[in-house]
Amino acid sequence: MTLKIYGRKSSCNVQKVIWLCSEINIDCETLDYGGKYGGTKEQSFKNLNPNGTVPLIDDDGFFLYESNAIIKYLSNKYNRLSLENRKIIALRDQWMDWAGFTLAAPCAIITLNLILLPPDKRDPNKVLKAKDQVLTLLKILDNQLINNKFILGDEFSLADIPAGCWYNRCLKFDFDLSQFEGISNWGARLSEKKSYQNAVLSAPMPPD
Ligand SMILES: N[C@@H](CCC(=O)N[C@@H](CS)C(=O)NCC(=O)O)C(=O)O
Repeated sequence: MTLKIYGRKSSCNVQKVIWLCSEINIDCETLDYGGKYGGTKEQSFKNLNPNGTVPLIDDDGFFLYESNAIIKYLSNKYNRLSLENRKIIALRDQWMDWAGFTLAAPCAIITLNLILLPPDKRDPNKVLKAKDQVLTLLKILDNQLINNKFILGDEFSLADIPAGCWYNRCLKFDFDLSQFEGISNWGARLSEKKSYQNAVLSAPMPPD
């Protein structure tokens, strides 16, 4: 049965799920929810995800929210991009959480204050502060990537997915990332992937 992904394609968290599905050829359909499409505050949606956020998946009646949990579930279910070594799995989770929470937090502040808030509510100082935080964080990612093709080493893994989505968002903010050689080379490798092109590079920006 076709996997249903509830969520607008402009959301980085939704992009993670679409990217993974495309990467490992899971048959899926996206339903526009959240942002300008609404629907997430309806009781019928909240019964499935009380947080009222996207993404949410419906896998033949099994409902799951939290994007990192979703992509781990799908990877396990189809036994693709799976890892065996406990410590490598822990490092994968570390990078997924780092990107999904630590890096995502200042990126979300920038999105809010550049795009989503009404112009009179936007705070340019918050944008400047968040941009500084993002650059400090990207240095950490760059150190990891300077000698690695992908975040965990030579092979693409789930660890690359959350960071790849937020990295693309940073590019859309017109960050000058040329100082980050490791990240730039990694970004070029991701860009060769059809799955990344389909789910991330060609995705609209919020609020679309
Ligand atoms: N930690 C959650 C965050 C979910 C989240 O905050 N999603 C945002 C979009 S990125 C959302 O639903 N915002 C409200 C909306 O789009 O209406 C995850 O990774 O899935």
